[in-house]
Amino acid sequence: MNARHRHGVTPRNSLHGVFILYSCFFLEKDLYYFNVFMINEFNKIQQALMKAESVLLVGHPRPDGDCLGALSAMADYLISLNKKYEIILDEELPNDFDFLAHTEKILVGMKNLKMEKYDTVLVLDAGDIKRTGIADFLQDTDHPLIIEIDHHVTNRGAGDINAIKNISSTCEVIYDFFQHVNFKYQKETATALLTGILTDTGLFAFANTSGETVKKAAALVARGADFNLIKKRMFNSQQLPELKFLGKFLSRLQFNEKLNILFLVLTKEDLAEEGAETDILSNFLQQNKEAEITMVLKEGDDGMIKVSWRSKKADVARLAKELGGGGHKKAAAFLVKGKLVKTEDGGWKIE
Ligand SMILES: [Mn+2]
Repeated sequence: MNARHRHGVTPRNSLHGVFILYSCFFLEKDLYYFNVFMINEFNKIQQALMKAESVLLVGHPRPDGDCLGALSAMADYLISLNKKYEIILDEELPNDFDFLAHTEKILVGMKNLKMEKYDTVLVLDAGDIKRTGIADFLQDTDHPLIIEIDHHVTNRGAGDINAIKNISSTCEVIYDFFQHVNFKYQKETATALLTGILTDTGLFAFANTSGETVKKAAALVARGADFNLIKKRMFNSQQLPELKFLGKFLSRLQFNEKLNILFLVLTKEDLAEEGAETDILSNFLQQNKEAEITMVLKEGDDGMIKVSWRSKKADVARLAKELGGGGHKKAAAFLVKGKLVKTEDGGWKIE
């Protein structure tokens, strides 16, 4: 009788337990490996871009630092592979971003797009491919290969290859991709990636900032990313009319205690005022202590009202998605048809 039998069933049970524990560990590690690190997707993207001949890069309308940083960084990667590429945006890009490499070459306006020129399309930070303005072009051409890189949880991935990770920014996903493919980039690329991270985390102030995000940002600075330049261009660049707009509209804040929502309504007329820059407003409202959710309603010229939510903990992406919108767990938006009308008791309704 060996030692195992002498101890009866107990050792066998505990061995069994150890076995289960080990399998869980490996299984979990596997899942972790594939879902979090996206080895498969990153390999596919690398292979596709190596095969590509002519690549179109596209972002979303009202491009922000994450979208433009991602476009600039991926352009650098394509240059390193000796590929032809073009960047297109539906709208003019704000001047604040002209420090990013390759932004001067961006084509503006989808009406000039000749989709047949490209065999591969890289969609960055778009949340939903429909937002980019290229979806219409995809129906009446031989479908080029579509690659989506994004960080919006509500993005279900309409591309042929989708690298969508629920982390701070698209630039953070691209950072991981560059690590995976061992791309040795220069300081301009590091600045582009850091621009995306700093924009989408509000200088590490928003809840989407993880320890990993901060570590990656530090690594980018070590690679020569110009933190001070980004900070100056993006965060200390508020013009006087924008600050006055902020002051005027902050005084109109309303708080619904029952729903624990702090909200602000901006009509078409308000948004036509000088300095109307609503991102600053939304970011500013997040500093509030009381409300769980902040909501900004913006009336557009097209008969649609954009409702943007930011939350402290609540999952606003789920509800926004149900209402036809999308976004992140703690920052999401959707559109509703109608116009904003003031009620007699000082509130607002949508008609
Ligand atoms: Mn983003």
